[in-house]
Amino acid sequence: MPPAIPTCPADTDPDTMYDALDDAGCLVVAGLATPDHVAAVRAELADAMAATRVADDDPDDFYPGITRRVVALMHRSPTMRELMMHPVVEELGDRHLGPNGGKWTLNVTAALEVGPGARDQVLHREEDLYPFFPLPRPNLILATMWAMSDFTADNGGTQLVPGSHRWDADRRPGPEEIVRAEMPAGSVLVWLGGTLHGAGANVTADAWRYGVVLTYNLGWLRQEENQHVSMPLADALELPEPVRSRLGFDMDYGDGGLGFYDPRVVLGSRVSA
Ligand SMILES: O=C(O)CCC(=O)C(=O)O
Repeated sequence: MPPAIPTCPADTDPDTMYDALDDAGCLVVAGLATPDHVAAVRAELADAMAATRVADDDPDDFYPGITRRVVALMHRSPTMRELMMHPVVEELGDRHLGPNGGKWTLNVTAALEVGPGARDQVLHREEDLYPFFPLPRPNLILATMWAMSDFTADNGGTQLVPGSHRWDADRRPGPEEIVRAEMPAGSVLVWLGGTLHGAGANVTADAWRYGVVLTYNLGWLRQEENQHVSMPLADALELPEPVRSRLGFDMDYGDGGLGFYDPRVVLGSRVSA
């Protein structure tokens, strides 16, 4: 049987989603974002995307050319803040990351456009950020890709190697083990941080693929994107507490007082003592 990315509708029960993701290391959940969500995200990010240069193609670069990448999305897109906390993602995060350290945080945000002529990105694991742990690692990262356009095998649909989250470091995938995520706009591709993946080549004449990556990591690990700088403190203080907490602005990640601060200093003039 050739490998496949399991796919399920948004109302699938959490146990089934958990098992499918645990088994394959990747999962597509269809219909999590509505057409209104997709239109709102695209509108909220339009200026930043338009102001971003299309990358040149350097074959040695980790990021393929003919792509555009915008980060700091929690600051730029209120709708992505809402989707960041989607109950399905919360459930999968609690189950896959929770057992390895309690709280977990938002790690990376990026809106990614892949243009016609872009090459395959080199396959990698999100958890390679943390090489201290030998492969296969405990779950350190959960990754999501929100489709803001249809994803196809031809237009840059994410390449994945199902099952590779359980592989040893020296095992390389054959071409027959690599599959490309195909999903309509509004779907979410979820994968574990140990699963080999990368942006797909875009071999279409004129179709740009548009996706938004949000990854989450254990709260006791350093976040790859510095959310405390990407979201100015004054704005963070206006966010609902669960959102601020997921960004890592509160204390007590893991056992003890990781991330402690003095609220009198943080809140400045709002606190007198
Ligand atoms: O764009 C994609 O499909 C995957 C992106 C990715 O893996 C990356 O930017 O590191």
